Amino acid sequence: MTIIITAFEHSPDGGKGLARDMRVRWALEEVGQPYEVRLVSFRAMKEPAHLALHPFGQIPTYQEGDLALFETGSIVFHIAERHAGLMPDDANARARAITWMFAALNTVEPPILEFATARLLEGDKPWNKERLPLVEDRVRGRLKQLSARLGDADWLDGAFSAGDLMMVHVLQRLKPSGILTEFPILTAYVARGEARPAYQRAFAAQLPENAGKPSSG
Ligand SMILES: N[C@@H](CCC(=O)N[C@@H](CS)C(=O)NCC(=O)O)C(=O)O
Repeated sequence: MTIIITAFEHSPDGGKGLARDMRVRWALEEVGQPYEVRLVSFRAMKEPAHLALHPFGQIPTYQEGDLALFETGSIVFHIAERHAGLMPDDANARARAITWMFAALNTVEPPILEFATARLLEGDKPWNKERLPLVEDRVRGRLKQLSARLGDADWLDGAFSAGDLMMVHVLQRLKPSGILTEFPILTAYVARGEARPAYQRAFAAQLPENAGKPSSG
């Protein structure tokens, strides 16, 4: 069954891999599943045909036969459940990998998104000067906790899992701000994720010149 995902026709990051289709591409590369990509414009994302796939008019979406999914957490979980490579076999270890997926999306990503919004979209607001340091400190607090937990381990819980995939991608959004470099353990963790061959293939595939081409899986 052909897997079709959606991605930005013109990604605002110009191919830095920060758009969330990267998580899905990376997961599919980790498990060796080929996929096709349908590129959508900002206008098309808000039109009925796309809204039928994604109620919030966003990317990515995932289609496989008559299954249509949105939300990267759900999509990556679906991929990880059906194919070997992103979840441990042991039931408790699986539950912990899933916990890390939720932690990435529910606990670590929200302050990072708030920070990115304050930095990139609210710079001209009169209150931004006072608010930005508060938001930045909230991010630092989370990074400190995550760094303490990771310690000298390579991955969050044993072998690389969907939890690491999500966490690495969530942390990457901090790179342009420079804040990640204050946390050498996390900087090295992100670099380990980026060094994985599956990540490299996914990254190459999302570059503007390749973004709509099918992958070989
Ligand atoms: N929670 C969603 C977030 C999806 C999301 O924010 N997608 C962005 C691209 S990375 C988007 O489509 N932004 C355009 C918009 O919201 O109009 C997920 O993880 O899939």
